[in-house]
Amino acid sequence: MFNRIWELIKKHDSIVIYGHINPDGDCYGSQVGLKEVILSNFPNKKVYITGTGVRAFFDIVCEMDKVDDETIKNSLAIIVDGNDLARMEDSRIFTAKEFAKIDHHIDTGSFTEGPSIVDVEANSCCDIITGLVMEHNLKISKLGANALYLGILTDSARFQFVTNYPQTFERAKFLCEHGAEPNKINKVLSKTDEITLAAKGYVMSHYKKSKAGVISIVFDQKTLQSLSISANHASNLINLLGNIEGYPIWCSFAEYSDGRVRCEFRSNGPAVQPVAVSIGGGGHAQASGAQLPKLDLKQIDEIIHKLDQTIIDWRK
Ligand SMILES: [Mn+2]
Repeated sequence: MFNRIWELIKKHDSIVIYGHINPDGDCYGSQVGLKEVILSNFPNKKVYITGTGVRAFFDIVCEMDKVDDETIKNSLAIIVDGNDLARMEDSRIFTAKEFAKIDHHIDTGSFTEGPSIVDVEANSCCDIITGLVMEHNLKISKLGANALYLGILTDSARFQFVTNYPQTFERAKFLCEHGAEPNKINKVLSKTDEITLAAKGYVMSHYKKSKAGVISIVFDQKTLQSLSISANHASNLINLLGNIEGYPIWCSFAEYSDGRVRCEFRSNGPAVQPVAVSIGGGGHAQASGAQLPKLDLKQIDEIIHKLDQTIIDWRK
């Protein structure tokens, strides 16, 4: 499948790389990393990354590109770190010329527009891209190595969730040898502020517990405003509620200012992905997300009930 994607890259002079809604370090790192890989091997091509990226890393990695509609239409679209066109943050992707995908989420079969590389065993999309660079002796810049390292680090929660340690460490080593700067990346990742500290305090004193073992928290707009944080910021605090003994699933629901609700599901046992899929979301077996059209506490209760049932079945 790599050859089919590489042929498409060779064929197109202009390429746009897309990341998912609510971009994270792996999505952003994959976009920057793949762009750098393509440019290092084909210096005359035009390669763009679209979406908001992860602002905290703009200083030490790079900023996103501004891409006009005409360029989008005349380019190859490459999806990284996401299932399909509908999951992409820049919805103009639907107008692109041709498509390819590199991803590590559970394949729902919803991408039918072109060749794809999907490795659900990989702990990050950046891990896959690094493997391709090594396997096919592709060139990579320092910037590309740094971006790919960022994605491996963040999606593995700093090397906690790794399926193949020797392989991932080989890849991380390769990136370090090509200029990745773990110290700098770690420093940015570890940075916090008093607003986040107060939000963490709120999370730790306001979570709810279900009968079977689901820990949950709901952030409505009023709460988010009183904490001075966004729905995305709140959602990123979900792991504070993880790994509490007797509670194998933890989840959060955060209301955006336009009324939609971001849902995050995590587990250290039963798969939460089927529940995410049942409400239109997706992701990994033990880390999934979804979006609800509005904050409906009754619906949230139903979702938690489904998660409870998941735990009951898993314990059998
Ligand atoms: Mn990822």
